[in-house]
Amino acid sequence: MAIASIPARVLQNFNLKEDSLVAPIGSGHIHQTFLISDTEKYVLQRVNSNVFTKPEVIATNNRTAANYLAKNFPAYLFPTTIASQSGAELVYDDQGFPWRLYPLIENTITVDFVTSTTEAYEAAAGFGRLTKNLNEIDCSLFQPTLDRFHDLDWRYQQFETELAQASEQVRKEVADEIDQVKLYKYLVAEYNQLIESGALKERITHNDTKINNILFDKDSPKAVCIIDLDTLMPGYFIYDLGDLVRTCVSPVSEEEADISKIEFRRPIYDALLTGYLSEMKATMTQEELLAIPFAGKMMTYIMALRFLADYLRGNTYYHISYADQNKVRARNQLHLLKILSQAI
Ligand code: GN1
Ligand code: MG
Repeated sequence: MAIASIPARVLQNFNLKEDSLVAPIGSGHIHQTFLISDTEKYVLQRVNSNVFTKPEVIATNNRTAANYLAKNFPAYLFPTTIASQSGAELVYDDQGFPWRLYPLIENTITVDFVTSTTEAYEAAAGFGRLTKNLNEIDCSLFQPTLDRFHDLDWRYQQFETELAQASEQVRKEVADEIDQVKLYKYLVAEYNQLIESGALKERITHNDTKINNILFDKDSPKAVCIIDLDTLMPGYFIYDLGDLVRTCVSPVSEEEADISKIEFRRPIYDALLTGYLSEMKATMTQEELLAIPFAGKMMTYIMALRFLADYLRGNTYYHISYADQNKVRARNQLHLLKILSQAI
């Protein structure tokens, strides 16, 4: 995207030169993110406030976590925004979109595919460390930034609503995926049972632990820092471990159209569990440990439901670059779910 798309007043408010070098960065589906090379390097992001309708809640949650971590774990690197001239964390443009600025964390890279067990271990330990460091914080200090974000029961209902409202034509286009999604409805009952029984402790979780939301050292597979903290809020460990499993066990990503390339790599799965537990085990209950095999299946299912629901509603939520992309993603996730269900 050209520099013209960053409003001048946003740059001015953040004390950035209007002729700074700007390049799009990252592969997120929701926001627009730019690398700015001024005297220093920054990451400037336009928050998608159609999705995140309460951006101030994100800012408050992050500040709460940052203050707590700075006090209790001063060596822990947690990304925090740079305030604008007027001391604000968010600068609004004329269209009402909030923008925020971060320092670039140098000498780091993101990866879209896990290629080694070390990388899997490191990523999982990295996300585990965040929740572990926040283990003693009062969860009631945090508000949900997106209501019922990983509530599987609600996501299933949303899918049913979209299905009921979709045209006959659209329903036909994804008839196979609809049938498959229904086959796994038993996971919703398992989820409800798990939540209602109180087996899982409420924790501060990241809730978007896909592999490209962690920065690795550019020269070694060391996890340096967790990014994309929009959904840092109360949740359950299955959400974080589950999304790691979903995005790491297969050698191809959720975007892969050729489902024959999707695989369950057991050594990677084992490394994820070992990495996550290396940080988290001491804080986890016996009941939580028993729920581990459910995590990956649940999060893969929720993404299949969400991609399919978005296709049915006409692709209004996830950014797409070709017409069938959400259908491809849903098919991909359903295939991964099938494989996971056989393996774990
Ligand atoms: C979205 O923005 P991004 O790409 O980090 C989504 C996640 C999904 C993910 C699937 C707020 O995350 O829940 O797992 O796409 N985030 C939101 O790629 O909906
Ligand atoms: Mg995100």
